[in-house]
Amino acid sequence: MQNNNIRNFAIIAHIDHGKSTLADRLLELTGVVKPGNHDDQLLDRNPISRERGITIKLAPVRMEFPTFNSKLLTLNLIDTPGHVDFSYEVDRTLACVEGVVLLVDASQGIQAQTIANAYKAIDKNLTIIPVINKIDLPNAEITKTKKQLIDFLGVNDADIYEISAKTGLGVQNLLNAIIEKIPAPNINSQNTDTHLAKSLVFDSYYDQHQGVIAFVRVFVGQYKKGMKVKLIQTDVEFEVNEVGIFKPELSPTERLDNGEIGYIITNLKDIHDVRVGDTIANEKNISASLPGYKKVKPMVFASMFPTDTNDYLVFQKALEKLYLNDSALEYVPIYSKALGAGYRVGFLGLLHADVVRERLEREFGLSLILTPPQVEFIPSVTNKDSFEEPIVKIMILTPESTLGAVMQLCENYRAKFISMDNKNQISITYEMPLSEMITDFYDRLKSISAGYASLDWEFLRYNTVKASKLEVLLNGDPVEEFSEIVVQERSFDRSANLVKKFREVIPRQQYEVKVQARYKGKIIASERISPYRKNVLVKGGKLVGGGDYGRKRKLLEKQKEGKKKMKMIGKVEIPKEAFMKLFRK
Ligand SMILES: Nc1nc2c(ncn2[C@@H]2O[C@H](COP(=O)(O)OP(=O)(O)OP(=O)(O)O)[C@@H](O)[C@H]2O)c(=O)[nH]1
Ligand SMILES: [Mg+2]
Repeated sequence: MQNNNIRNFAIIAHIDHGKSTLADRLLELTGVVKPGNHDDQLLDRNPISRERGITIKLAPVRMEFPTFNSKLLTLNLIDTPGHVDFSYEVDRTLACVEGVVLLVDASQGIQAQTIANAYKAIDKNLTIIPVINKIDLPNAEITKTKKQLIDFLGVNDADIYEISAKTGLGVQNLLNAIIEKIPAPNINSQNTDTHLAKSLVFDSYYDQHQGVIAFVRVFVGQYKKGMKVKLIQTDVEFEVNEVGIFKPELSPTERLDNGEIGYIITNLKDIHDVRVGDTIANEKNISASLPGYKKVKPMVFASMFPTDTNDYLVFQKALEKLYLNDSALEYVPIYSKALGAGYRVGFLGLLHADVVRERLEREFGLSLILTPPQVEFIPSVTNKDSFEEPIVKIMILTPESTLGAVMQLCENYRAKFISMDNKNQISITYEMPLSEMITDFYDRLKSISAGYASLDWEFLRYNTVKASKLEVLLNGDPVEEFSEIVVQERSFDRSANLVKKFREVIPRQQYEVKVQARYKGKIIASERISPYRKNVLVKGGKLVGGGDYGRKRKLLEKQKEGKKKMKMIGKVEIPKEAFMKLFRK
């Protein structure tokens, strides 16, 4: 049996291909909002999302839609973020729906996340409706994009919809297809037993008044206020405080039934108890977790310090607050002699790091200093010069004309070739150390391909690599803020680069400053910052010693002596501005 009145679907695509704009049109067509009466991409409600025009959080919404035979249909749409940092969210979203709309921008064609996200849908056996968007653009290449989709998905010409999410052209037709082609949730007598309950958490957030609110898809039974349930993975019990649906704002309902998408107010105080991918079940169901759960782990790390050390407590509070709402964030306190107290923070990727920084600065009025992002090197247990470093699998779509340059670029970033697929676009896969990918790799990729190449990545495994700690010494003293684990292959480049940067930003002192890089106990790069030369031969504006050569030499020698002493005892003060410059790329 099927609950014929429900369609659950997600919109997936590469970043910027128009998902949130299509959601706007669908919400208008189904009467949830009035045209011209709302912001563009209305599901992107976070201010940073709005300003940057990117979705950083998935958004579910329910549309009720009267069909021709006056039956009321319920459409549950989930708009997903296109950026690769949030790919686990997309993965879990796809576990909650029966079908997807796969959008492709007609001026861009298939790009990396088109493929990555489509594979996720294919893996889950979802119905895929391929759609070419932005057909209104003068540089739309509809025929070419259609051919790409036919080759990639093995579909027919007639299966592909052409729309403009901006003007609304073709969207009604697409809506009809969503209703016709996407199957209703499968509901059988077993999973409608009202004594049972099982649902998948695909998102959650913390509300100051109501505690953690879980976004769920119900797979078995039903949920009601007062039910006692449990989160299987985190082993946390709670009583359901409210259930409801997304309109898109939370709207309470009596029940949440099998096949439905909605929310459960848990009253729990810690978002880390309600993880994406976990299963909420009642007692009879707690043995069987829904598949696909994975605890998301931060992949890149940066140290953060308030520019004004007096802001430390504000900073701490701010991080705590964000942590309450971001289950992917991790942080531990650290201390720097120069920058004071701060935190080492873990993020999903570079966009996540950037968004967190911006939220901290904007929502809490902070100014922050951030070290360049690093990856986690795990010391090997057997060999002190070995570490385990994270390796990612990258997939690049590139036009043929820049293939050679792209492959050369990958080789330069310690990547190993895995495979190439050459249909009507070229996709290449490599394994690459994450530490390389988070440098300027992406910028370089974009620039050598004139913006056309696109990149997707996922964590693969840890590899053992020869690596060691690289330290920067100023007159012999290590500057802890710049100590990092560096693989042997990169130690010379990195050292030369670092000492050069130091030489550029550290102001001259009264004495000579030696900048050195130490790796495995050896100095492998060094620069000197010469002192400002005080003219000891001038005193009170008058030349001392006149023409007396012997006296002149004595004075200069004395100065040299003094400098030598200072150099040895001299501690180098690094001004904060210098740190900020050093941390910038
Ligand atoms: N000309 C034209 N522009 C469109 C169309 N659809 C979307 N856009 C524009 O494309 C840009 C990206 O649209 P979004 O809807 O934010 O794209 P998205 O896929 O949700 O982006 P992410 O969520 O960040 O991955 C916006 O500037 C839209 O106005 C279309 O059909 N025609
Ligand atoms: Mg969007």
